[in-house]
Amino acid sequence: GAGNGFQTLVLVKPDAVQRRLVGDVIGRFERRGFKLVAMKLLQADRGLLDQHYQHLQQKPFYPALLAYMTSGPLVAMVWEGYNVVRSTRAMVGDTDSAKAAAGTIRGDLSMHVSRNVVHASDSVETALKEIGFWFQRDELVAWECGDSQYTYGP
Ligand code: IDP
Repeated sequence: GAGNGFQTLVLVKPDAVQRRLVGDVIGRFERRGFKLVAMKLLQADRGLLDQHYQHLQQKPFYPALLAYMTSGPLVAMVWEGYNVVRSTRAMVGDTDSAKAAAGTIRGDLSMHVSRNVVHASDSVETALKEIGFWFQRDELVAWECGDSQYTYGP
């Protein structure tokens, strides 16, 4: 359907893994209708995070961000679907959990900017780059989701 092929990177961050929120986060993207095309649990290392958070390396909170993101395993996923980058950002909510609207992942599951549960790519170009940082090409699975005539329409 229209919009097929658009993909985004979502990370379920270490705080959410520790707090057993992985299923809650995945369930929200599943129920929205998006298709899971890659997923793995891993311990991120500094090299990977330096790439992923290149735009933040000069920020005063960057050392704390690195410590947080390496404090335990995280879940990396690629989700696909219509308008998935923008819709996923809306589902995630404001970067600062204290400002995130109720109903969003951050607004429902977290209260502070430094432990905000998830990452989602902020543009189509960023998504392409970030998927490349976290996944090998052959880790993405192309498959037909049987309900697409109900989630996309004709
Ligand atoms: P985003 O995750 O909503 O795209 P970015 O500005 O790219 O927001 O920041 C990346 C991550 O860095 C945030 O999700 C959060 O974990 C952390 N972060 C951002 N701003 C702050 C801050 O002021 N204090 C502590 N951590 C922050």
